[in-house]
Amino acid sequence: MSSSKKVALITGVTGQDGAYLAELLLSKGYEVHGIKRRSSLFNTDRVDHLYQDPHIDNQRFKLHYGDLTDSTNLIRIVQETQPDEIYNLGAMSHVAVSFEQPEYAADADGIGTLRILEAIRILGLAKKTRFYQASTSELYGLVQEIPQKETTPFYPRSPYAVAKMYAYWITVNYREAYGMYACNGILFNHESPLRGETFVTRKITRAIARIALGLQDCLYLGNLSALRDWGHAKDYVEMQWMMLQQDKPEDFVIATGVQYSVRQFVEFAGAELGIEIAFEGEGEKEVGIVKAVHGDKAKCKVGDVIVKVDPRYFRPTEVETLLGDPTKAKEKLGWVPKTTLKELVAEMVQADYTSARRDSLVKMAGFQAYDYNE
Ligand code: NDP
Ligand code: GDR
Repeated sequence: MSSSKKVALITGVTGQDGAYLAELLLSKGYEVHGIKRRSSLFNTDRVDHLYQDPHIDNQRFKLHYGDLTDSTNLIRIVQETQPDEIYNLGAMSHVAVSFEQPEYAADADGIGTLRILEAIRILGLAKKTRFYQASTSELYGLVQEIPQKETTPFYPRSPYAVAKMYAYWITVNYREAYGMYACNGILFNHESPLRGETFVTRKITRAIARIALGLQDCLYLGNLSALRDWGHAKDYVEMQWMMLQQDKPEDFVIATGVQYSVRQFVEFAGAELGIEIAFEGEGEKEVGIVKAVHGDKAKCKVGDVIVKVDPRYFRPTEVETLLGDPTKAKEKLGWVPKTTLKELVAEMVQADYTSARRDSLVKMAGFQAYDYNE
């Protein structure tokens, strides 16, 4: 690989943000190294379009096996790649799952961050390598101030958020102790068609598309009243890069400054396919009913109950409301959120509708696995 280009190392390159960030850095001429986990199945779907044959000259995108829970391999990869910039996006990133795997979340999300910072330090790269930590609005948890900004006190509400709080402070500490260029992006929720299917936005857009095509009857959700400040992941990774291009390292909140409920997100997603959904009832008995169907995209009928509450999706401690104040990022990074929530919903629903249509056509054509053997 060439040595004249800027070199970036991304942990979590196979995730939503990692894929968009790798694409962005490659478009800027970077040599990009990504850490992927060993898996029994291929897990590189989101970055397959960036794959470059390792046998060609000037390969600018390379994946390395690794894991944030293994410092030996992190040290080796940092030593081999000598990165100018490291983006630590890797994490067990699902808040609800972190209640099931609290120790793993602490190890990967908390101590994993320390492992990379230590790799930079012990390899003598503290003055060369800039470090970005994927911090999160979940740090605010039980909110102490509305809207939340860089100075708002933290009150984490999940093992995930507590682990991320350690990662936040160890990043600040290495900046202060060793003069490292290390900073935290405190990013509020950001979504896209690449979002994992079990986060609420993608779960909704995928289900609404499948309900519209008759592939699924009902969508089961948890807390419909949760309020979030949702932006587009593509816009947010640009800010991750911007944070490492400043004269001095600082922490920034990235958010849209607008908040909606999960319930409203469902309504917008339905509207995108012509399904008017009204919510009735309260608490665990609340349901979403089809009130009208416009156009010809949706097969469901007026009166169909297509959303129900399943308490299994309630969290032991919930983050009810998040709303960011991105004033600092606007002033210092020139941050302007480019995508509105309705545009984001439209993009996600249309992408999921396209893949649901493929499933629907396969089903209508009577395809079954054993056809292969005939
Ligand atoms: P994803 O869940 O889509 O991606 C997480 C990535 O981390 C995946 O590549 C995953 O690998 C990898 N990973 C998980 N565990 C490990 C581990 N032990 N070692 C190495 N890699 C690991 O998350 P997003 O892209 O949405 O988020 C990126 C980062 O930003 C995360 O740290 C998240 O916590 C944080 N964040 C996200 C926000 C959002 O709204 N999206 C908001 C604020 C912060 P695999 O593909 O194999 O699972
Ligand atoms: P969050 O995202 O916890 O904010 O973390 P998620 O989409 O999982 O939940 C958002 C809100 O929706 C409520 N909710 C449901 N959530 C899920 N996943 N599934 C459901 O069925 C459901 N029903 C209601 C949740 O209770 C919650 O209030 C995301 C992750 O990307 C983190 O890594 C990141 O740090 C934060 O965003 C900012």
